[in-house]
Amino acid sequence: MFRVLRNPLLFFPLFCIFSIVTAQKTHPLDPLTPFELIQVQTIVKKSFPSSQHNVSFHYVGLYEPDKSLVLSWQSNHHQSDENLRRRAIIIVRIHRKTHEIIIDLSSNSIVLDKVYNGHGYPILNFEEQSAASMLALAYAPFVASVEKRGLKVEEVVCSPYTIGWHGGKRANRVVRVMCNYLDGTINLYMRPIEGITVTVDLDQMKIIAYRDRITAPVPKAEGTDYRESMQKSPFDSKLKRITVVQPDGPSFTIDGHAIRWANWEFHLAFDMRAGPIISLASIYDPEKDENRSVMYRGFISELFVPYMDLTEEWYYRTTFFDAGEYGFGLCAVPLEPLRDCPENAVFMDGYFSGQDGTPGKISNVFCIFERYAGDIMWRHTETGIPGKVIREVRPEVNLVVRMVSTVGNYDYIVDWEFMQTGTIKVTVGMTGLLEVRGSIYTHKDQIQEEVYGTILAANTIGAHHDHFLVFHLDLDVDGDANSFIKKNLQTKLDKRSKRTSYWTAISETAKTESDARIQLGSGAAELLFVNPNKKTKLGNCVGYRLIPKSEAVSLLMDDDYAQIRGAFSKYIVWVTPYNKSEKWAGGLYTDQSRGDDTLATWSQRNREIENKDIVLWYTLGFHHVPYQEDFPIMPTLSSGFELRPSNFFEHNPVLKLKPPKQIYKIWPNSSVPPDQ
Ligand SMILES: *[C@@H]1O[C@H](CO)[C@@H](O)[C@H](O)[C@H]1NC(C)=O
Ligand SMILES: *[C@@H]1O[C@H](CO)[C@@H](O)[C@H](O)[C@H]1NC(C)=O
Ligand SMILES: *[C@@H]1O[C@H](CO)[C@@H](O)[C@H](O)[C@H]1NC(C)=O
Ligand SMILES: *[C@@H]1O[C@H](CO)[C@@H](O)[C@H](O)[C@H]1NC(C)=O
Ligand SMILES: [Cu+2]
Repeated sequence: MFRVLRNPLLFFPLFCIFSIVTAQKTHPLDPLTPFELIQVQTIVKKSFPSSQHNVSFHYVGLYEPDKSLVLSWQSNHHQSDENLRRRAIIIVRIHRKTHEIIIDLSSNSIVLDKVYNGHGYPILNFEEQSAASMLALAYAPFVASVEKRGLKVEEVVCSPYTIGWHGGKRANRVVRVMCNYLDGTINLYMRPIEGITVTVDLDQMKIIAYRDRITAPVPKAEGTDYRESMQKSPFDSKLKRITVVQPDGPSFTIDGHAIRWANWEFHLAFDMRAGPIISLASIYDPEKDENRSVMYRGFISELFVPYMDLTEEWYYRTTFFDAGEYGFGLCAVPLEPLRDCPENAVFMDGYFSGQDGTPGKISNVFCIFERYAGDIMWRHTETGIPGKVIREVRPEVNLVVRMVSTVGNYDYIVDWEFMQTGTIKVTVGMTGLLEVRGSIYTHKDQIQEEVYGTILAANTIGAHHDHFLVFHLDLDVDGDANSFIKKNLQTKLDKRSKRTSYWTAISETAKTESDARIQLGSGAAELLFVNPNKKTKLGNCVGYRLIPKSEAVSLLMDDDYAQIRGAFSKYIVWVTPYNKSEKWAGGLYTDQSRGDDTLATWSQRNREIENKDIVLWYTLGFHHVPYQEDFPIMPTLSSGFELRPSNFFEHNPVLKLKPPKQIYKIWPNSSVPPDQ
């Protein structure tokens, strides 16, 4: 969804560029630097001079080197390789056409310029979203509609909404602009101006259709503001001060984009479409004295947010794709020290390209910190031995990488958390503002018809909707040849026992893609990635398993156009053979897509996936029925998944870990020296 235009893009002074160049020690998966983004802009502008071409940038990112090259770079002690060229992939609109351009940065040349003629359009850039919104505000019929409602134009804020696809013929690149009202609040999303739809052609940047039918009053401003200063009778939580202290500094190191902490090593990059990308995550195994690979690449591939509201002004909003339409990375916001991240966090910036290719910076786009929340990694108290009590406890300290993306009204908090036990835990928290519809109703008892949601305040309906985040998880468990195993837990009967029933685990190895599409429903199963070529000393295949914390899948019909586009939401798990170009589960061109380039269509090829380099896709789903507590701002609702070693190690990998010295008592005052 729309977000308000970011601060003016940052321009890089020359000295800054030089320092970047000289300091650079590139990892093949490093994101493009500001210098490289300028290089991209210069090369594109040279090929398409502005005197003859209107070029509009929609995506610029690293064109990843082939996986085999990256892996051999890694195993050859980071020797530079002639074939490992820095390349960028750029998606631009030029004269109403979408171009995919690949630039070789070392030779300053365009190596591919392909016009894309298929369905769908690229990510919307901020500048055109803002321009489309401004058009509405200056449009006389719109102003008349606002005045007819007794509202003030200067208090109106508009946002563009992608239109999706509902079976119609091919449309130009258009958005529908819908508006909200301030006047006494900053919580514009709680004051929708219903009934007005302004259709804007983005390539021509002009209004091509206008419609107004008053359907409902604008909800009141009262009670919608969430700022502390605006609360009528704020109360104190009575909590005393709290902080995190690491007197010796953090235990991780960041070298460019490579992060090392405890037994983990991984690479962290920012991408304007995906947000954080974790690559080459490996864990040190002290028993083997080896860094063992776990995941080649992990990122959020798409977010599908269908609304269950079929009213005229709303039905097309069933099709938000927050990564492919709005850029999940592009919508990331700077994290605020001490509020968004704890005191011991360090920050990293991210870069993107604006409409004309000029680099922009998102300061503090990631924070990285060690989380100690007083939790227990493992423990036991042995009281069964006469005459003694044995207690062993290891506190849990994890490493977190965080990003927040504010896609219009919603805020998504993404945490990648690395645990010393070998588990990678991903948590997504949703907070921010619900998308509400204005309504004639002021009390539940008045409602006799389907309103597609919950009444949250007078004239305010919070519509039912889902959030489906699909993660691309290219696990390489101890090497890239892996198999996917589903261990079904099945009930068995046994008449010989007085117990009569038990359950057992029946393993099925997925041979082809169709075997690996999983809906759990009421069934129970273990979902494992194993390396069939590597076994523990006891003969079990080394593996990692997915522990999904949500099993929600889409409840829409398969032939609903929105569902065709977001078909990945039908299963919690998909497995595909690794293919460098299969990255975006909703298709590379998601705006107005028709579902012909999605995870579901790739998977239909039903390729072999046994003992191959394969990719796990996990759909993290939330069915969201709004409740009054979600108004006027929603407390964070979280879910996620874990990737947990499963016969990967010979035994508990933190058995021999000494209890950390660094957790010590500072209460009641922080002058107390560390406990030894
Ligand atoms: C570029 O766009 C502007 C505004 O839409 C237009 O006035 C101009 O003629 C265009 N230039 C070219 C070369 O098409
Ligand atoms: C494992 O990785 C660490 C961190 O990069 C490195 O210092 C160490 O030498 C590696 N160990 C082995 C056995 O490769
Ligand atoms: C990789 O994926 C693309 C898109 O699905 C497909 O066109 C191509 O044939 C695939 N390549 C291989 C080697 O399967
Ligand atoms: C902590 O120190 C402050 C200032 O030295 C003192 O006023 C306060 O009482 C102390 N708190 C506790 C809990 O001892
Ligand atoms: Cu929601």
